[in-house]
Amino acid sequence: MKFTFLFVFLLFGINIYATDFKTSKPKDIALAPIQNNVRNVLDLSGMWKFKKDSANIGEQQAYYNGLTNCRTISVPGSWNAQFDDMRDYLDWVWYETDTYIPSSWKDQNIFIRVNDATYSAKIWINGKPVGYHEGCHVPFAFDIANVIKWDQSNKIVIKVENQLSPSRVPTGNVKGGSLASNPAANYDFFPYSGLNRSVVLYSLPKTYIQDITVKPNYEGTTGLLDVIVETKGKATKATVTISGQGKEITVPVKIQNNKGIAKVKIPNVRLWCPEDPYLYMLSVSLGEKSNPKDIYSLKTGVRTVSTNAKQILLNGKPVYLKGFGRHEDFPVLGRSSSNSLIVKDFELMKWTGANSFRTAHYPYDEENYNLADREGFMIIGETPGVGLYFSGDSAELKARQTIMKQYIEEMYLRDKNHPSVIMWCVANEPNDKVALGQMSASSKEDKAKAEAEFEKLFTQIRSLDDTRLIMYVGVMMGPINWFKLTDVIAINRYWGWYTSPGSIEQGANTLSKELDRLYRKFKKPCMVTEFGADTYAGFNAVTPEMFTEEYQKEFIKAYLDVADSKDFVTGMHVWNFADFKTSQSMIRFGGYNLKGVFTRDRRPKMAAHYLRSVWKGQ
Ligand code: BDP
Repeated sequence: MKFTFLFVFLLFGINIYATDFKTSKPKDIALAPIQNNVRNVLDLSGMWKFKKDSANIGEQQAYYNGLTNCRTISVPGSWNAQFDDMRDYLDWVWYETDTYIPSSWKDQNIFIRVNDATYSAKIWINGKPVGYHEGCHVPFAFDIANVIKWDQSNKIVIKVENQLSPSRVPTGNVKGGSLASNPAANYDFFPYSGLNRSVVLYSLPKTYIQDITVKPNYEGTTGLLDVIVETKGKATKATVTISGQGKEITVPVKIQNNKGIAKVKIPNVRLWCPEDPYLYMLSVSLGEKSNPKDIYSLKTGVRTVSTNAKQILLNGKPVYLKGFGRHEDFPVLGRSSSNSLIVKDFELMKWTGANSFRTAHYPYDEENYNLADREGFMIIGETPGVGLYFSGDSAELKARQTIMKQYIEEMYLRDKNHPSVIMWCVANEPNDKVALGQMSASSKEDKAKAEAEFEKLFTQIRSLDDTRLIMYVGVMMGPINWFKLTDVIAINRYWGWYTSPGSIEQGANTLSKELDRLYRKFKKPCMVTEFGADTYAGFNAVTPEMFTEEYQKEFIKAYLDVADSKDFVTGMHVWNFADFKTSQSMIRFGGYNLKGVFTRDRRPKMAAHYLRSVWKGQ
């Protein structure tokens, strides 16, 4: 009897929990909030209240009604970087801010958008549960109109934690690897936690444009754009306007079942490319153009991406990717956003002559993509799928697959209209072994199962996007056959660093032979997405020696020379643009990966000058 009661109670309790905290709908992040005549944005960046909850008692003690005995934190910001006493803390914390909402927003749809809460977040507004989201470096949004108070301040409380787990992506606390690190992340960058990006409130009209997808193409000199418009509420028509080159083209769209497509033709189209990153302004208005229910504008470019057997082609012409794998990482900021840092990094990349970068190992702050569109950088957009393995405990694998599918959808929805994004990278160094550093191979059956699971992610992204190349990045000694899934063979290689240490010549030889083997087998363009050597700035030697600036320069030179000797190599990305923070481990001096060609505070090492001489001829 007692047990039945307990069972019913638990069931009921779980039910309430599940329905009170909605999970976010990826479609709600498709269009970044903007300010115009009919839409509003209120940025909540600033000083928030903050409280640690190591015993996880906050919900029981109703912290969501308001935090007491708390400290102050900057949002955006990573708590591990702001508070020295919380550097390695990854458990529960609470954030709080208060804001008025303008009365002109009454009778509108009102949403909250959190641009990154690493790793999980639960939101309350005015003490009422709003929503729950899992996953890092991707935004999520919730409709909050029914919990808003007018003419008084609204209390926004967010609970966040970043516990490392084999059921999460990126993975953590995975048993079986040979290299221990603290915190126990199974990836080589620091698990910076919290509200790393801005939190905004925004209003949308009652009937609104929920999504716009631009699929660019051209034939001869005519640009051909498919513009897919998706709406919420009752609407039967919309207008798509493209402006650029002093001209305006307007195409009416019939909306049926909340969806419509405009086929736009642009005569004498000016194509987007790194040398001339021309952007058109695309504007969609819903309803009558003279009195629109909603308006959304974005900048986009017209370009195509494809491959032949040896090269990546942009607008049908071969393009060579010169650049870096980067990280969002800086002293004090941790992994949080700073527009100054984004501008600085772009300036330095331009200074080296780079034309591209990979968002290793997660989608970056959106301003990176806006700037890349304008500056003509080509981006390989990567999911947070790092440390991903497709074997071991099946419940954990299932959980990782679920979050990976969500990431792919969220990344695609957020970034799909950027001409700068030319490739999607499904995962960095996925493996069929349980953990990085674990050398024992899994059984044949396990390997086949792992491949089948990995393939599902490829199928998903291909079904979403047929306008970009799809790839993943292969690990040293990882499964070779998986390359049959990709458009471009991308490999991370450290021969001459992690193997044959101190011998650049041997390393370059191994690379050369391996590239030849890969090309013979797959006949696809190849690129090296990571290669580099840890380098302590100011550490020098007459004869290059590991960790000196000379060794890094010679290592990079040797790899670039190998690439130059092969016409099927389509790009070289140095690892890394700048030194970055990692967990502590035996191979990470001071808790840093020192493979940057710039220091963590952005001073050039010898290798940066060398790259500038090769890539820019200066
Ligand atoms: C690669 C990883 C990257 C690491 C790099 C390294 O993709 O995240 O930082 O190795 O060891 O395998 O420096």
